[in-house]
Amino acid sequence: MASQKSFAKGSAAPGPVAKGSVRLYSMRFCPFAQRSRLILNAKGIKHDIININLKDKPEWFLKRNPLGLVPTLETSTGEVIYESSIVCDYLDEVYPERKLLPSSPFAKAQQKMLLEHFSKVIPYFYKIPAGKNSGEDVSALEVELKEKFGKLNQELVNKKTKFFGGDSITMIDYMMWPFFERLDVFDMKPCLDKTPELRKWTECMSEDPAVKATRHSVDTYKGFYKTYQAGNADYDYGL
Ligand SMILES: N[C@@H](CCC(=O)N[C@@H](CS)C(=O)NCC(=O)O)C(=O)O
Repeated sequence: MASQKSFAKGSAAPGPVAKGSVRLYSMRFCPFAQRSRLILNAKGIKHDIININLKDKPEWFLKRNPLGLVPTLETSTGEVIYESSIVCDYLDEVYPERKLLPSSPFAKAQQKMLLEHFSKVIPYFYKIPAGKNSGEDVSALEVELKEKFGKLNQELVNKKTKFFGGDSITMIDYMMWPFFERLDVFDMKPCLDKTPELRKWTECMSEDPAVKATRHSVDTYKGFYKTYQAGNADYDYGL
């Protein structure tokens, strides 16, 4: 297996993407990149991963994605795609095995709308840990987050399904999951106390093979986030 160590400025560019494979530029602890890793795993897509040092990005990476963000996908014909939800939709469209987006335009639109709502929840997964780390009172933020979780919980109650797109995992579940995976790391699990369906969803998600294949242990996450919060992120933490 190729090294998972991150590539930094000055490093030699990796060779071309092998035919029949795709390449993901990633960072081991990035929740957005994890979305793409989940889809690659769930669909069994042949791929390689190049981890990027996000504090000191290689010039050849910035040439591929001028925004300098992971995830970035590259195909064997040199197509480059970035932005996690665009990468994931692209993979679902190109690789027909185990379709993750619904075929009905309305059901697909519903997933996109839910994702749009969820994008307004994501900042809480950053603000609360950062506030706790600097000793601030985050109780008001936690109240707001619980309210948002209440809405997601109601979605599951209304649908009467285990997952957000039905009784099996679909795209929307994988798009939301990486952020929930980190609740334990920041001692935020109690935010799920009043939302039993949502909590059950997190339990069901934890059993999924793609989730198991892409996750780190809580201790590894804690170790990485300690370096991140100290302003000295160690992207190779635990290797
Ligand atoms: N909207 C982007 C967000 C991706 C993102 O923020 N990735 C972070 C790592 S978790 C990144 O690449 N940061 C590098 C930087 O901001 O320079 C997506 O969904 O792909």
